[in-house]
Amino acid sequence: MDVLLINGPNLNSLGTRNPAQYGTTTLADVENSVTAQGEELGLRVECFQNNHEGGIVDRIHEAKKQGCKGFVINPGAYTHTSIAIRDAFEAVELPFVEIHISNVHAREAFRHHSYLSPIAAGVIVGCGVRGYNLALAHLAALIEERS
Ligand code: CA2
Repeated sequence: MDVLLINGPNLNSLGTRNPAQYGTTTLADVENSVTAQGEELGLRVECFQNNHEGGIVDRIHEAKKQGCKGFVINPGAYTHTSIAIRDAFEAVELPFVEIHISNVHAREAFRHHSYLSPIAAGVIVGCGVRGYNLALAHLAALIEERS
C-alpha cells in the first residue's frame, strides 16, 4: 500500500442521508474513484472507514509499518476534537492531506477549528466529494517530490 484513504465517523452514511450537505455519492463510490485515480498515478490506495478514534489511531500506526507513504483523511467530527489523531500523524512523520466535503467555514463556529490542519500537508474544504481526488493529486505530487 502506498496511500491510505481514511474516513472518520458517520462517513459510512455518505450518499444515503443529508444530501443537501454531503451530496448523493456513496462512500463506496468515493473509494472506487480514489483507488482508480491511484492506479493511474501508479499508487496503491487502501481505504479505511472507522467510527472510533482509537481505531483510526491504530490504523495510522499500522499503515506506517506497512510502508505507507502518505494519507488522505476526512476525519469527520474528530477534526474538531481529536488531539490523539493529530499525535498519531506527528508520530508517524508521514504527509497527510485533510479533506472536508462541506465548507466547514460556512457552518457552525465549532467546525471552524481543526486540530489537524496546522500539521497537514494540505487542506481541501468545500469542494464536495471531488475534494478527495484533489487531495490525492496533491499527495501524489508530494510523494513524487520526496522520492
Ligand atoms: O464536511 C465534511 O467532510 C465533514 O468532515 C463531515 C463531518 C463533520 O462533522 C465535519 O464538521 C465536516 C460529518 C460527517 C458525517 O457524514 C454524514 C454523511 C451523510 C449523512 C450523514 C452524515
